[in-house]
Amino acid sequence: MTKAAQINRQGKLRFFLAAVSPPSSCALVTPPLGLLYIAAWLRERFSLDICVVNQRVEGWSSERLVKEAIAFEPDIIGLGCMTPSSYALPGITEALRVALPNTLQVLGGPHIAAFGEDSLAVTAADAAVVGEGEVLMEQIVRAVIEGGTMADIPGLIRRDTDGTVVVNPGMQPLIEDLDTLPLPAYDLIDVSRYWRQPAMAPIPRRKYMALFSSRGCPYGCIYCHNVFGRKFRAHSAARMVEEIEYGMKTFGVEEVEFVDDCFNLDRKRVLEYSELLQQKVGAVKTIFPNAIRGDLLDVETVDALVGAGMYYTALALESGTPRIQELIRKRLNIPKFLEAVALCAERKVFTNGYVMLGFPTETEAEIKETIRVASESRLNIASFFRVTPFPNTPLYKYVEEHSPEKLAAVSYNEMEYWRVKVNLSAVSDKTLDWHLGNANRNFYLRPKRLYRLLREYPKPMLLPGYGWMFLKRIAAGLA
Ligand code: B12
Ligand code: SF4
Repeated sequence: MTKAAQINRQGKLRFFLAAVSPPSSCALVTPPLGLLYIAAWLRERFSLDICVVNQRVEGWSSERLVKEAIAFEPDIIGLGCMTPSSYALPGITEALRVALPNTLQVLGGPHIAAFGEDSLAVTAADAAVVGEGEVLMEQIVRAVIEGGTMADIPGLIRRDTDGTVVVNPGMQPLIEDLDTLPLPAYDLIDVSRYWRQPAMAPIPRRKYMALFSSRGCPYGCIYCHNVFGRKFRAHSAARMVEEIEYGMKTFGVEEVEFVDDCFNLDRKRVLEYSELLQQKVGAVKTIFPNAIRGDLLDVETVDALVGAGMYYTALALESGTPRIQELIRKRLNIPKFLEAVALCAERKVFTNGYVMLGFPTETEAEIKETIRVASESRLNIASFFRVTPFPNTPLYKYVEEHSPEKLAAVSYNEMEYWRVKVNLSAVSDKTLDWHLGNANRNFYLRPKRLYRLLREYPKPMLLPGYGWMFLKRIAAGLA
């Protein structure tokens, strides 16, 4: 008998969706937008009982997550995961298989996009979805309800009847018009629980909701997984404002944060959105912990965003040298980036620079130049990351080809990524370690920067209590 045939079709199908994220020293968390988009898409099409949980917010061990899943008596279990948490997938899926032998288990999320079929092979799950999950998950649920086969679902990674992992031929087209996606099912989580947790931006206690207003990025940075492909697709300004209004009216949200890959790729959309938001709702406090490409900002877009409520943005420099920018294919225009930082500084927008040290072939002079560019800029704070290659990125392939021995130092098991001691650069391990520490000293130990930090930090009253955590985040490269 197939699994589909065993589903009790009398009642509603029960779907347990979890963000797998066991407790770790990285306590950061944001609402699980991927799961909320999938839940919203499915419930528009099927009559389902859906439960969405986030392991990190619950503070559950993996054993507890399994118990809660079992208690829900699901027909389908969906597990979303990032690579640092993926070590937990084999244990969780095996325990679920023993307790619920006939329940379909599907994996998804950035880890699957990075590791493809290998991610399924090491677990006891039945199928895995690479990239955008809504349509494939719809086809899986349809196959379950109608007793169809998953062998016909294009691009699905699945376990065959003999247990071997196969990838179905073909590919699912991406969703062209993002406005056809229903609003993420925020009602399935208690968003206020996220307000008390440390989030991506080092600004605590915000009554916020997160938005991912566009998918796909045309840039080709070699260290990136590009979960949503190279083609940029975006929600309209009207839809973004609708989502914000919904959050404010329904949950008492007072702030928004955008975590897109490249929010400002379409300049016209940025201007339209900023104007419409002000017309319909007024300015709403807004932060961009991951969404703005610095060299695409100009006076008009910065003014528009500030008018709409922007008070914090992260800006990714990554490298301060044109040669490394070319090598990593980010191709950031460094002078324009610095101009954007200055525009933000003049308008009191608090800026956080993301910087990466240790790219392949990077010399000590280049590392120093990057630290100099960041330190002499008008950024308020900066996070200096060690370059870590993830499988199936062009960076990983580059290292595999040019210096495979360096990959021996990378372990993705129980990975606290800032502790991985990989060194892809041309300098010794000791030199890279020294510069990673020195970068923080060089950047922060400047009277003007410290003065600006204290004066311009968005929640100065919280600094005394939050200061220690802030310092810990800086030390871990997580500010
Ligand atoms: C916000 C964010 C975070 C938040 C938490 C995210 C969360 N919601 O839990 C925080 C700050 C904690 C974080 C941390 C890290 N992050 Co982060 N983060 C993001 C960011 C910017 C947005 C995530 C998001 O909301 N996306 C929008 C939703 C709609 O997309 P989605 O979650 O991928 O979901 C879609 C599909 O993946 C799929 N899907 C997702 N889950 C499921 C489940 C099932 C069952 C199915 C079928 C499908 C499916 O369908 C969804 C809808 O189409 C992404 C960038 C990006 N492009 O997504 C990086 C990203 C996820 N992060 C990444 C990385 C590398 C990290 C860190 C390791 C370090 C770092 N340098 O940032 C740490 C991990 C720390 C740790 N130990 O856990 C990588 C992931 C790489 C990987 N292989 O896992 C990404 C993709 C960035 C990149 N381009 O490389 N991150
Ligand atoms: S700009 Fe961001 S999303 Fe785009 S390729 Fe580079 S790292 Fe990836």
